Amino acid sequence: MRTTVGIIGAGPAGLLLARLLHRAGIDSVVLESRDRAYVERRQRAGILEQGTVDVLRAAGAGERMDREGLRHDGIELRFDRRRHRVDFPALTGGKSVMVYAQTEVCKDLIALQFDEGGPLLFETEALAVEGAETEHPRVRFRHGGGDGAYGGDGAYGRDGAEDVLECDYVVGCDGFRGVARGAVPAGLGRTFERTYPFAWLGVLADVAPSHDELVYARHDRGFALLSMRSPSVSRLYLQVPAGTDAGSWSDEEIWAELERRLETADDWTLRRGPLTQKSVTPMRSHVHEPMRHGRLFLAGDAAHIVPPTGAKGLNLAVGDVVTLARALAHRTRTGSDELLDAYSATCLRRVWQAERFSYDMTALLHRAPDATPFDDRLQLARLDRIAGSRAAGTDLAEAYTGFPIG
Ligand code: RFL
Ligand code: PHB
Repeated sequence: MRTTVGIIGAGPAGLLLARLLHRAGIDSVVLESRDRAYVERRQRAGILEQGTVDVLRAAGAGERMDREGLRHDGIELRFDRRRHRVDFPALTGGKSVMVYAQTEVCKDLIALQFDEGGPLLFETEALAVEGAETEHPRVRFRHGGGDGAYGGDGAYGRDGAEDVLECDYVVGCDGFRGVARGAVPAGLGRTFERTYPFAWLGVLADVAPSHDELVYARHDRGFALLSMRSPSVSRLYLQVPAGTDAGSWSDEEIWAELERRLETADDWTLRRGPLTQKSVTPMRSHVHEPMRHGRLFLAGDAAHIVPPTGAKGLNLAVGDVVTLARALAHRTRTGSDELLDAYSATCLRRVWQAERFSYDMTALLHRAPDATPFDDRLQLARLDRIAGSRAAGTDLAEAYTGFPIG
């Protein structure tokens, strides 16, 4: 098998990259280790920055998002039983965000890829990237089992057999636990990392959201977040100790804890409903530099992870692949490597802004196990400052609605 761009991973990064390259007339093959249903159901991010919304629209992938997505003009910060709304358009000159789940973004991009794009091979695991330093890097992979929902002409797939995809470029969009990052020799890359002593217990509930915007709550018992997936489905999170088993929390315990942490001095109440999913997400900050080795490029979670407090993970992945697609198109049109050579540095500037913001939001709202009363007072003072100062509110609103791509 041969292609111009071999893409490992069909998460948001790999799927959008394939779409953008297709629109630029550049062929690609996407290899995805899991099956289609798994990718389409994996519950993750929920917030699209304005820039991400614009990119999806321009890529012809915005139709359902514009119909079903919910535009949000602010978030609520809750602390000391008080409520403070951060008004995005007022503070940023008109910007907002969109609530449209990652599962839906992936479904839309997969459907487009099958209708119009190149091969997308599910249940096909990349085993290694070879020859990244050469003109012709390769991906060694194993064909999947099952009936595999294959794109292109359907001519791929001998179950269990190993094969090689010959490429001009390889892009690792294979997430934090993928294989692509491992192809960068240890001495050439550098990793910056932080783990946190807490995690998020996330649930999906079949009940209308209890507020029309997201609520980020700081409480002495820990952080809580009220989010949503649709007008009838709520997404809720609780800070829990790292390593917590989701099964150790009963539904009743989860609702009671959410009520405590989200409680206000006014008559706001939390609506309860049946929980349909429960899982624990670890919290981590991680950046791999550079995001390139020879003709291998890393994009999205394969290169960087942020704690979810800033809602930045998916949006960073989108920024990376937009930058990379532009650079590959420039190379195809002009023969110049200039933008490809700038890829890593261009992305890393934005990545570190998101790392900084995600870290600050995490520190602002979570209770560390060793937090002292002094730390508690500082958190409340920071929140008071955001509530009381237009400059501080603007700083948060600008970062939350997104930094420019490129
Ligand atoms: P993804 O979405 O992880 O996709 C990577 C894809 O690569 C496949 N893969 C391979 N395919 C072939 N061969 C191999 N050897 C492969 N190894 C892996 C995987 O099956 C997968 O389909 O990365 P991408 O595209 O970079 O997208 C990034 C976003 O998914 C991510 O930043 C966010 O979802 C992060 N994140 C969250 N962000 C938020 O803003 N809000 C959230 O609530 C939120 N929840 C989450 C999250 C990430 C999680 N992870 C990574 C464990 C919850 C979880 C559980
Ligand atoms: C979500 O809806 O899953 C979500 C929203 C905002 C975040 C993190 C997750 O900061």
